[in-house]
Amino acid sequence: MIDLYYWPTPNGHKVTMFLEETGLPHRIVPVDIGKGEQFKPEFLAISPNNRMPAIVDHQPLGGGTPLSVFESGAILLYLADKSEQFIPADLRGRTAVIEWLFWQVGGLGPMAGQNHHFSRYAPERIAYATERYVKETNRLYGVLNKRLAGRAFIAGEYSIADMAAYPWIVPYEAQGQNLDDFPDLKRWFETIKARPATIRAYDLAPQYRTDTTMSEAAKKVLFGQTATSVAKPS
Ligand SMILES: N[C@@H](CCC(=O)N[C@@H](CS)C(=O)NCC(=O)O)C(=O)O
Repeated sequence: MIDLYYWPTPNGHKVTMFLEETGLPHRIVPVDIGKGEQFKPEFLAISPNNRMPAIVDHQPLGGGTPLSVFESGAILLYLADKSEQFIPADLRGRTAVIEWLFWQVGGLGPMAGQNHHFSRYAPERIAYATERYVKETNRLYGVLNKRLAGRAFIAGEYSIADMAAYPWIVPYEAQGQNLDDFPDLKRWFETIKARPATIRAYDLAPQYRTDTTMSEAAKKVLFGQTATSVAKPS
């Protein structure tokens, strides 16, 4: 049994997409990040960066005590290796998946995240910052579109690289992007969107979060963090 510490955001959806694809037995533990639940000492013990998703695997391969994993890329890799699904076994295939997984967690995710911040949440409009991240998101969409030319998926068969990238394309309109400018990316996006496991993963969201707008209280929790936030128990 795997505990998934989850909230319905792009990084959370990556892991529910994987779990819905594989049917690995799991239990969802909601972490309401707008209420500050990511600062609870018991959550910080498994996710020291106060971010979800995180998992605890109560039956790791080889036995032993429960194993916790934080960072969505590390979680996807761990689960893919454990289940031997959605990552190829051969060196070249596996390396390509890992390359694109790292590209997502180090590039597309953070840049699109800053795009969301300055386009939607910042208390004032800062043209330079907004433009910087809209353009960088646009460049990354271009990189992905080029990669997908002549390929059904990012690296061979449908893999954890696709599951990592897809949720960050879902809010493309809010990111100031037009999928018609990226035909191969659009085709890939529509294919993944139609997968039954993707539909089930996204259908989970409203069970946990009914209000998708961000309250002023949530903004205070999410956007004022300093080292002090993780130093003291909440
Ligand atoms: N690099 C991390 C990023 C995770 C992340 O940013 N999670 C956000 C929600 S999408 C979160 O938990 N935010 C809580 C906070 O900002 O305190 C990963 O890929 O898992």
